[in-house]
Amino acid sequence: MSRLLGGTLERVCKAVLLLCLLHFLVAVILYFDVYAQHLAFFSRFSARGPSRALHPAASSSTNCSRPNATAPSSGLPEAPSARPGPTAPVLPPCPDSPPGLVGRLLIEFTSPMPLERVQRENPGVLLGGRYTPPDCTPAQTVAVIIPFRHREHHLRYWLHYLHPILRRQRLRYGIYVINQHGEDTFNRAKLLNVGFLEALKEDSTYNCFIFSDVDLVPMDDRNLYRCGDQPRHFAIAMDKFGFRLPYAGYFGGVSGLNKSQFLRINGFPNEYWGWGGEDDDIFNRISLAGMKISRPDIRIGRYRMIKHDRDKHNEPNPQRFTKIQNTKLTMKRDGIGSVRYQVLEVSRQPLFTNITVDIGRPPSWPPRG
Ligand code: UDH
Ligand code: MN
Repeated sequence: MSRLLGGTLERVCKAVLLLCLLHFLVAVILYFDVYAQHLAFFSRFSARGPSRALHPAASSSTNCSRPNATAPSSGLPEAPSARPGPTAPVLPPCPDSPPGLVGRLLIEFTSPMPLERVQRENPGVLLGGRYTPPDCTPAQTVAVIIPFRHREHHLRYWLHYLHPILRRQRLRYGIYVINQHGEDTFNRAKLLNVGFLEALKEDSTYNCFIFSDVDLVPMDDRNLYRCGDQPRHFAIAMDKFGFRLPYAGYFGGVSGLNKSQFLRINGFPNEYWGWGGEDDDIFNRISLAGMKISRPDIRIGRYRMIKHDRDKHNEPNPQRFTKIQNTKLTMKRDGIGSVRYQVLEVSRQPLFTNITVDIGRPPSWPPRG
């Protein structure tokens, strides 16, 4: 009897011991499960930031985690690229030679060019004529500055041709039309100075400035609208000059300087009223500052100019021949450091920023010869 009792007691004890062991084992498993979840929770914050925790797929994968499955099933390695975090993804630098350039282009100015069409065909261009490539990070931010008055018809062609070209060139850019208010004598170089200052006021990251006449369209998109270590002349082979430079020191039409090059020559002259001479003065400034002009290949720097008559109030400046003899004397006092003007209106259009400006009038009126 006592042996029977002893045997039963022994079995009960063994069962209790087994139960205790089982309980201990379950406790250990649960402990590690919670610990692993904690680990996953914290590692999520440190690896991906809070936005990942809010992602429904992320939280569900955490909920069903098990000690041996937590780390791999949460997909730590692929998550950063698969899901956008709070900061924009880092894009690779834009290539030096952009892929997808066309080369020679067919440029004509016969078919009508409504602004609505240009707008429709350039959906990636933001208000004010701003564009940033979606797939790479450009080294420069380019402000394209256009001196302007009463040339709406030309501007429509310019925008139609240039936006797709600049986009293919993978540029981050903005277009600034500097519109001279009133009917006093036109002053191209002063408007360009205004464009430099006003573009920088809008975006201090501009570090390349391309100055372009409104009626000049490049015939080859390999003519890259960028700045280099020397001032650049782009429009070197215009149709109206038989696709040649009219003279060795020609710097007109389309040119580009980075910020420090522009400041080094005290910007452009403000005192050339009427047509001519200001581009030669700029050429002199560049030479006097010890810089050289860089130019594209003659087969690439080809341009078409929209045919036009001479504008009213932009008659040839008779003072230009004597003025360009004196650049050395005048460039220190006349330039970006002394430009006076008043902005009347800044209007951000879908394809460009229009800045209407009062730049005054020549000191003697009408200008004396
Ligand atoms: N510009 C205007 N409005 C004007 C004058 C000039 O917008 O009233 C701007 C425009 O960007 C133009 C640039 O200044 O492209 C240069 O002026 P321009 O085109 O008159 O200069 P270009 O050397 O003309 O082309 C010379 C006169 C051509 C007369 C030929 C007659 N057969
Ligand atoms: Mn012209």
